[in-house]
Amino acid sequence: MASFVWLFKLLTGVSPVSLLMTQSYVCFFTLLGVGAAVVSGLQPLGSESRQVLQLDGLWSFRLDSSPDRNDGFKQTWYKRPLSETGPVMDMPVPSSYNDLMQTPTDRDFVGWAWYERRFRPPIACHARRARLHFASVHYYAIVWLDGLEIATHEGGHLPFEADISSILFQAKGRELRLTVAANNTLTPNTIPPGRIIYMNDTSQYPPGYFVQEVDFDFFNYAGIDRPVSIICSSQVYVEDILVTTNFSASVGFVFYNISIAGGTVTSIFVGLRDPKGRHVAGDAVLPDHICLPSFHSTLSPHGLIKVPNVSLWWPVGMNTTPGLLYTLEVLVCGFDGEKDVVRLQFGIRTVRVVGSRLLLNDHEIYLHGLGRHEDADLRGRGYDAVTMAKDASLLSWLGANAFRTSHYPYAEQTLDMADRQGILVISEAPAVGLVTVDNFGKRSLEQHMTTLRELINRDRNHPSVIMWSLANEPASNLQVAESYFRQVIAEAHRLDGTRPVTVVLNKGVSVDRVAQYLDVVSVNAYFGWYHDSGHPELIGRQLGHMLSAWYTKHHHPVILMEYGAGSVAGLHSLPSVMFSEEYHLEVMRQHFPVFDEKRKDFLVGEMLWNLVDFNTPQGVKRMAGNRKGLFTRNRQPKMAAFLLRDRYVRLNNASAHPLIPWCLGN
Ligand code: GCB
Repeated sequence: MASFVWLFKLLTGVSPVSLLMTQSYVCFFTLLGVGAAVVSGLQPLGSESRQVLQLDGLWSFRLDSSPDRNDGFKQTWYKRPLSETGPVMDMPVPSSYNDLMQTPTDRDFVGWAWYERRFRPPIACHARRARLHFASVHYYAIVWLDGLEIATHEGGHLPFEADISSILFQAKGRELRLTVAANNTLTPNTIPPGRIIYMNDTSQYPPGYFVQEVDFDFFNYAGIDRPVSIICSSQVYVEDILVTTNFSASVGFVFYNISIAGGTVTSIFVGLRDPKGRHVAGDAVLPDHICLPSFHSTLSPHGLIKVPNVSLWWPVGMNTTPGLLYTLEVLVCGFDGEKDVVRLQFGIRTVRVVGSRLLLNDHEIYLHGLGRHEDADLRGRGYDAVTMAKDASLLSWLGANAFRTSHYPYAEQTLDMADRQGILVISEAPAVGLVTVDNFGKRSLEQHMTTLRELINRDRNHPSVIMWSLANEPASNLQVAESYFRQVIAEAHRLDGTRPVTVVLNKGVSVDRVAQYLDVVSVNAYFGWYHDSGHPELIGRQLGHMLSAWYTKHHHPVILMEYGAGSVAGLHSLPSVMFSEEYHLEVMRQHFPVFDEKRKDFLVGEMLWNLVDFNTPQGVKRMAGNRKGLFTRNRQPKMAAFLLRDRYVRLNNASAHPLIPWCLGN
C-alpha cells in the first residue's frame, strides 16, 4: 500500500483520495482471514486434485485519461461495473494494451489502465483453497474482487497471487466482478527505473503535460501481459517445491524441499518418474490414492532421492537426447482426507565455474546464442503461444544452444520449452537502465532484491536456467553501484548457491567496480556500430583487446553478451553501408575469428543481439524500432540469419564428438 501512495503521489502530485477507503478494506479482509498476497514458485497447473480456471479472454477496459489520472480512485471505479462509470472497450487478456489503441496518446499512455471481467466460480471451488494467480501485470497492480481490494503487486514479468478462498466460499456460485488497475509509471526507484518529466513551459505545452522517459531501448509495454487463473486445491496444499540436483558416476541425487501451506498434513508421499514416465524411486503417487485420516506424517517434506543409471539433462549439441526431464510427484493429505497432488518436471544436472571455464555436468560448455525480447506486432509483450513457439523454432533452426531473457523474466512457458528442447538460459532480472546515482538508493535496492527473490523463486527449478543475470548495463563505474551490487550479488548467491551469477556490463574495464563480485563477467560491445561506426575493419583488433582486458583483470570466464549491427531487410549496398544487410554480415563476420581465438582461453559465450527486430520508444536513432534482429518483426529472415546459422550449426557439429570430462581434458 505504501508503494501505491508513493507512485500515486509521484504521478499526480497529490495523495489519493481513495486511500482511506482501500485501507479499511484491507482491515476488513484481515479479519476475514483473506487478502494476504501469497506467491508460490509453482506454475498454475491442474492435476487430479487441482482445478485451474482460466480467466483469459476479453475484459472490459478503460484508460484513466483524466488530467491527474485519479478519476478511477476519486470515483471508486472498482465499486461498480466499469461500464457504469464511463465508456469501455474490449481488451484481450493476456496482451499489452498499447498497440490496440488508435491514437499515439493512448498508445503511449502513462498512468492507470483499468480492467474488469466477471466470472462465476465453479461449484468444485466453493469450499476449497482458491488462489487467484496473475502471471504478469506491468508495472504496478491493484486487484479488487467485488469491490474489495485483495492484492497489490509491484513489478512486471513476475507472478503474484491472492488467496480468495473465503470470498468464493461466501459467494456460493454468485457471479463475481474482478477489477484490476495497472499503472505503467516508472520512477527513478522502480525496477526498471524511468522518470516523468513535466513540461512546464505553457507556451510550448498544454498545462499539466508530461512524458515518461526511460534509459532502455524497448517499448515500455503495459497491462495484463500474461494469463490470469484461479487455482482450486485442497485447503492444505503444496505451496512450493525446491529441487536441487547432483550426480556421482551413474547415480543422480535429487534433493527436494516441499513447502506446505493452509494447515497441517497427515502424510506426504514423494515419488520420481524417469523421462519415459516410469516410476523409478520413492513412493508411488497414484491418481486414486485415498487419504485415510491419520495423525502421523509418513515422510518429511525434505529429502533425498537417489537415481541409479541416471539420465542427465544436456543441452543441444552435447548429447543425442537433449532436454531429458524427470518428474517429481508430490501428494499431501490433510486431516479431513483431502489431498493435493502436484507434479514438477526438472532435469538432473550441475553447473559450475572452475577457473576460466563454465562447466555443465563437469563438461565445458560454450554458449552460442542470442539476446531477444518478448515483442510482437499488436500483442506487444503479451503472452502468445504462437509467437513463443515460432521464436523457439527460429532458435532451433539457427542451431543456437542458448538465449538470455533480456531484459526481464520471460513467460514460464518459454522456460518450459527451453527445458524440453535443451536450450541454456541466462535468466535476467528486469533491472535495466540503472544509470544515474538516484537509481541506486535504498528503495531501488529493496525493490531489486524483492524482484530477485521473486525471479529466483519462480525459475530455480528449470534445468535450462544455468545463470542469473542481475542487471543489464548499470552505471557500474559509480561508487554507489559498487556497494549496491555487492549486496544484490550476495543475495543472489544466498538464494541459490547452485548457479553462477553475472551482471551485463558496458562500462570500461578500467572504471568498472562490479565485475570483481561476479562468477562470470558479461560484457556488451558494439564495435563497428556504436564505436567507430562504419569501420568493421577495426573490430578484430578492438574486440580481442577488450575481451582479454576483462579476463586479465578478473580471471573469470567472459561472455560477449551483446554485439551486432542493425539492418533494414531488403536494403543492399556494395560496398556495404550501415543498415544494409551486407554491413550486418560484415560486422558479424569480423567477430567470429576473435571468438574462436578467445574461446580457447576464457571466452565461454557469444550472444548475438538480437533474434528479432523489436519495438522501441520513438527517437532519431530508431527507424520504427530496433533493427538488429536476424529476423524482421514478422519473423522473416535477413541475410544475417543464414550466416549465423552456418556458424552455429558448425559449432554444434564440432561439439558433437564424445565428451571429455573437463578434469581429463585439461
Ligand atoms: C544495448 C542494450 C540493448 C539495446 C542494444 C542496442 O547495449 O543492452 O537493450 O537494444 O544495446 O541495440 O542499442
